[in-house]
Amino acid sequence: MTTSAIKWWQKAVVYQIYPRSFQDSNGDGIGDLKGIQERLSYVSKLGADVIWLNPIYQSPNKDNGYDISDYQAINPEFGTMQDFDDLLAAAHARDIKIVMDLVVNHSSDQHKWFIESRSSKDNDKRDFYIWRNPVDGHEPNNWSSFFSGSAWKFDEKSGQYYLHLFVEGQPDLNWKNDELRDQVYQMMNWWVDKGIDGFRMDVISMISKPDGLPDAPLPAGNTYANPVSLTANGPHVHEYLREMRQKVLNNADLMTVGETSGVDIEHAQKYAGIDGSELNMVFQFEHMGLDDNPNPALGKWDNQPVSLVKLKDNLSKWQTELEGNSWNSLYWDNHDQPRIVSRFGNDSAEYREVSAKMLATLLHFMQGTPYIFQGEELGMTNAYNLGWDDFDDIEIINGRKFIVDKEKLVDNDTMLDYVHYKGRDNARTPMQWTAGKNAGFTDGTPWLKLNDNFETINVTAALADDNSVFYHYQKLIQLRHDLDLITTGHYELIDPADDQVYTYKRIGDDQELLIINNFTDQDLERDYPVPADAQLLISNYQDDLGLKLRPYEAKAYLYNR
Ligand code: TEU
Ligand code: CA
Repeated sequence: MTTSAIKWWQKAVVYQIYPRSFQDSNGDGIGDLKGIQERLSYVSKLGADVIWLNPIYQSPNKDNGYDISDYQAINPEFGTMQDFDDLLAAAHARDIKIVMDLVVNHSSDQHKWFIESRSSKDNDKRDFYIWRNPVDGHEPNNWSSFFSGSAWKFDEKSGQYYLHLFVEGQPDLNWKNDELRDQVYQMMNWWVDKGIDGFRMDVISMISKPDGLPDAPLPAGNTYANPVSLTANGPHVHEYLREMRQKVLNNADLMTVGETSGVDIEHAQKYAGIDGSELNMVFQFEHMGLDDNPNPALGKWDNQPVSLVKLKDNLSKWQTELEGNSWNSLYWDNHDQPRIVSRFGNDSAEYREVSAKMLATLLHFMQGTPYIFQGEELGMTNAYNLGWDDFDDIEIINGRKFIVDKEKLVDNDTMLDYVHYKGRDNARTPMQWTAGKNAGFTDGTPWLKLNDNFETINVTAALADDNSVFYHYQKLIQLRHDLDLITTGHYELIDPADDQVYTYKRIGDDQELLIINNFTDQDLERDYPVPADAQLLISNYQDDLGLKLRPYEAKAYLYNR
């Protein structure tokens, strides 16, 4: 890849904001748009180019804003449309772009389309959703919802079931319907006309369902089957995205990222092809599934550490296979994942900061567009102080009902361990700004309990410490902006079978980078050839002992070829 061909979003770093948990401005315990605007200087200081906002639209909050009842209205909890316009203008004044979440695999069951669709079988919006007759008095197929139980909900009034791949309040839209697609594009263009800078597209890989909605393979002993192998990358998905590109995305210089659960390399190359026919990049999930439970009925619920060799193998596959034909996004954390330092790092007092920096270094020298989830840049950890009465996330609540109460697959305490390791609320606890009341997030009662470590881990402390995780992220962002090789270089993994150190190169015409990451709490030694005049660009220790690596040591060298 040549420097002159670099697009702005290929050199950008994205900061993801979960509005509900970022900054409350009016004391109701819920983060809001004015709160985000107050904190823009913090995002500027970090150096991020783009903010991705999780959904801020009108919603009954069955799945925290991912169930949208009006795509063109702001959830009053977050403020008004004027607040949004002000935020967008304030961000642009700082040269920060704003990417919106687009949730059109499903709507809320309170959306006017669904209210009409449900009203009768011959309503003209009936076909905006996926309705089927019962089969032998049962659900039309064996699909499970991604949030437990059947993916079908029976509607007494019309005697039919509707499909909801997520919760009941999130009926799936029927993308086969031309008028539905047209309405979605109109809505998107309305946001583009407002001047937003792009879209993050929620489960966009699932918008085209397989013809005939066949059963999914049912693991022995399970009641319902995870349908992802059938619902992801369906028969018309690329056709729909090409149409969307023509009708919306080409109307401005946007950044687009598809959240593509179930994506493989072959489909990613189409979704994110550099020919520009669909999207700019995708979020793939494979590296987030390496520590899934071996029992499919338990899915993500487990507490086992990831294998470094598998992680290397997987990330390297994505680096290699997408190079030159499509574009990666790079992430560890988001609002659906636990905190990375607690998952792949070490969140003990001794190693939290150094391992958080190691993970950052590992990711931020790869090819792709990096995403940082709020608090990741502080090394925020999982929230072990939250108990069953504190959780808000529907995935956790339904998961416990199904796995513990109904199917009795594990007991309550084991499930709690799993939730403390993998649950989504780990990411959703309020942002930790200060050591003071409610970490400076709110004057009121926070909607979700704070992580009780905010007195030590917070923005004020991070900004006052030259060696903080924050400044390490700031430097990584700066390096990406300054050094095109991080964007363009060819990726090469060193020692794939080394299960302690993750080392790779980024190779350019004249220069190369060597990135070394000790994944263990051990002192180790390696013998990579490093030229004597190699320049140390960044490290998470104060001094450099060359290839004698201390616990979680991470560093990057730059040298001429
Ligand atoms: O997530 C889609 C998705 O694939 C989830 O099943 C994800 O894997 C899971 O949350 C991980 O535990 C998106 C949103 O990011 C998520 O917040 C929403 O709940 C979901 O879609 C439905 O809109
Ligand atoms: Ca508020």
